[in-house]
Amino acid sequence: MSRILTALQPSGILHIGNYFGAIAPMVSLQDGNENFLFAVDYHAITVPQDPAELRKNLLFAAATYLAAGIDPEKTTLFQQSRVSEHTELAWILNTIAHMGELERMTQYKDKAAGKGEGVSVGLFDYPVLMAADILLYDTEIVPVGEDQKQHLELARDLAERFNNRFGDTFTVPKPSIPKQGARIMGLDDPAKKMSKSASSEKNFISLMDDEKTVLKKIKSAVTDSGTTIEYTKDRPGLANLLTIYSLASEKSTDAIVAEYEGKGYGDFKVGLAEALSDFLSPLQEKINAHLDDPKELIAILDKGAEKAKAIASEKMRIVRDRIGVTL
Ligand code: AQP
Repeated sequence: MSRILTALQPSGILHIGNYFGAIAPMVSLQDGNENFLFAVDYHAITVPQDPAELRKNLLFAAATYLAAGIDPEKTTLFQQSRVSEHTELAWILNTIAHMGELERMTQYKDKAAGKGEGVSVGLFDYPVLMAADILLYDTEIVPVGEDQKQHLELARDLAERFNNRFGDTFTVPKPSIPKQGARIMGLDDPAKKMSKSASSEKNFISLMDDEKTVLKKIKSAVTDSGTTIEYTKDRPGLANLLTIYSLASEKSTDAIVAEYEGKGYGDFKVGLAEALSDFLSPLQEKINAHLDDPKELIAILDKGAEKAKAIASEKMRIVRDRIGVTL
């Protein structure tokens, strides 16, 4: 049995990259392990959030995890801000994290680009809070998409640095990155990952997109001037669409390529859009059913926060003692 933990920002409606990169792997690891899954609302506010939207997105996140197959009896499901030990540990880790290592973080560089001096300190410090999220629970395995690998390396470095300085305190976590779906690329730009905060809605397929929207977005997805359907790294737009097709339909890319032999992009895109809608509509039904009962969602999150708090507060007692602030 291992301790597994992952978290997602409630910064908007989740997209298929979040689903295939983090949620589905978490669901597949759920049985036989000790699991934690939470909505990182204090990470989300590192870029401006509308409070009413944030509240809605938190409930949406919980509904999505449950709809995807997270069982609150097997996974502690909660909201980060309800366990204040996350921010407390982040402060302590801040004192051993180095400016240089945070400045090297590509997510920070991407998100800060163009913001000049107006970029928030929170955005800069994001990876330290993420390290606290993970280390607080002695996490062994963190299912994440490829983009979070660098942040996870920082969490490992901070755990080792703390342990070396103050004695063995934290488990050093390992990432679990799926073989397929670890980096779903933007539909409008296959050189960049699919992202909730992308400037164009054509970048992503949201988990709540209806059939018409899915077809429209897939039809406008960037491909290339080729005419055949084949999986090759030289055709990144098509390779990305084939990966999405494979994940949504649970068919191998080889089988899909064989299915479209002699056919062109038109047929392929219609088939992909259908496969995506077939995958999304039952999920959407389940999400909506959970959203119809917000009291139940809140009760699940309350119970999860209580369980998480019990573990986190015990860990912080040890941490405070180790650093010498307990009298
Ligand atoms: N394109 C992606 N492909 C595969 N996995 C992805 N993840 C994100 N994008 C992709 C994984 O989803 C989990 C949650 O991500 P997050 O919400 O914490 O933030 P993020 O990584 O910054 O994701 P977004 O969608 O791009 O959000 P915004 O735009 O709000 O920053 C992580 O495990 C991540 O790897």
